[in-house]
Amino acid sequence: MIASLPFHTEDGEHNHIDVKRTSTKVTILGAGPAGLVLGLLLQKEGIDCIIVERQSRDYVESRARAGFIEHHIVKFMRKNGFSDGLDNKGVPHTICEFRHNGHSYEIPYGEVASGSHWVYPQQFVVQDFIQLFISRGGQILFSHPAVELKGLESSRPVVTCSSPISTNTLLEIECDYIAGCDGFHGISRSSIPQNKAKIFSKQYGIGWLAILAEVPSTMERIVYALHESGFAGQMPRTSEITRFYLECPPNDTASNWSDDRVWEELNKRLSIEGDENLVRGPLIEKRVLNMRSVVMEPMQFGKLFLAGDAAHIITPVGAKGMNLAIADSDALAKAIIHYYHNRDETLLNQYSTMRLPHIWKTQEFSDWMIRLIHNTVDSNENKYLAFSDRLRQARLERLQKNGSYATLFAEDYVGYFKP
Ligand code: RFL
Repeated sequence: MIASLPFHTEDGEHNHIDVKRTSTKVTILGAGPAGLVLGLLLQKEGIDCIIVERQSRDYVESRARAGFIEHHIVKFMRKNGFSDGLDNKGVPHTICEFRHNGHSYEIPYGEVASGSHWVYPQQFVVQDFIQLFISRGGQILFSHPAVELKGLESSRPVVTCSSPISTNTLLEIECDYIAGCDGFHGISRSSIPQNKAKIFSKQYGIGWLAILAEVPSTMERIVYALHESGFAGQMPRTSEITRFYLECPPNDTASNWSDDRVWEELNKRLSIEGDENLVRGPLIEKRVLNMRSVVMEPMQFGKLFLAGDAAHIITPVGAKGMNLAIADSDALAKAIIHYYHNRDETLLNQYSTMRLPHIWKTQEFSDWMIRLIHNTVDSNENKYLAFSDRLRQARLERLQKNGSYATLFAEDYVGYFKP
């Protein structure tokens, strides 16, 4: 809580703005998976940090997004004592299914890669992490958007946040390091001068209508349906909620999709012979996602280090975004802890170069997956579509045989990150 911080209040000269000041070792922007994992790891080592979050606690705790957690991330969570909720309510998955031209291809990736995914919705992960961080004495300033980062190349940078108490009050946090874990729309990335970093990006020209439905999954696994009308996916979340996806034009809008149209299209694209129609239920979210990927290099500037979606976004095709965010924060925490234990910035200076190979390998996998499950990535010429559809079939047949192709897929799918 603000009141518990050791502030000095001053009357600012401009427009009577009150500036409250405090200081810490590490200021973390964003209480998403990246910021919370970093906070928890620093807290464990007794390193002072404050998390500032633009939204309210209710808002971040109810934001439904990811659901698939990689095998190694689960091991990481267990090793660090963050996994109680996941161990109680998460569900392991070891098989996924592709559907194409009426055929079903079951891929037992868990057996092939000796690992499993866990289904545990992101909002539960965030709730668990917030609860743990606060119960151990950690400070999260909700509804405090960071509005400016100053002195990034100095020894004591400053984060300025606006305050929920009054529009005339600002909070300045002076610190040693700033962790930009504020997602794709935060201010960290844009605070890095343009000539100090490169942005690599790819637009796939594809949209997904992302749907959350209040229905149990009829299929107890991820199903990717490669249909002539476009991709459709079913991703289990909880016993009451299922996520579905429908390929659509990237500039489509959710208002074009009535509930009836959604269910009809899902039934058409997902079902194969012998399937019953999907059980219908209320659609609690419909939004169009534009399939795109972005990576910033390097992921650091001066005393600012980016982690998670602030540094890179990846299409949701391979269910990797939250996993990458947690892996970044693990590496960043190790580098910061190393600094405070040894007064040595070597690992901090290597943070980007250590993380980028994993991020690019994951982007490569996502790019491969996107080409497998969509027929429109490279061309929409009919002749090409027919040819590339046969290529998709050949890929699925290779995946189903337990050779090196299937092993490579399984290892990529379950995840690279080894904490
Ligand atoms: P987040 O989760 O966006 O959190 C960033 C936080 O920063 C706050 N913020 C600020 N705070 C202070 N000051 C400011 N100026 C701020 N600006 C922003 C925001 O309010 C927010 O709370 O980023 P983080 O921590 O890097 O985590 C990334 C993941 O959330 C993201 O990659 C995943 O959700 C992606 N994703 C999936 N990832 C998976 O690993 N597996 C999946 O199955 C999966 N499915 C998905 C997904 C993303 C989706 N959407 C909506 C894009 C499914 C969907 C539909």
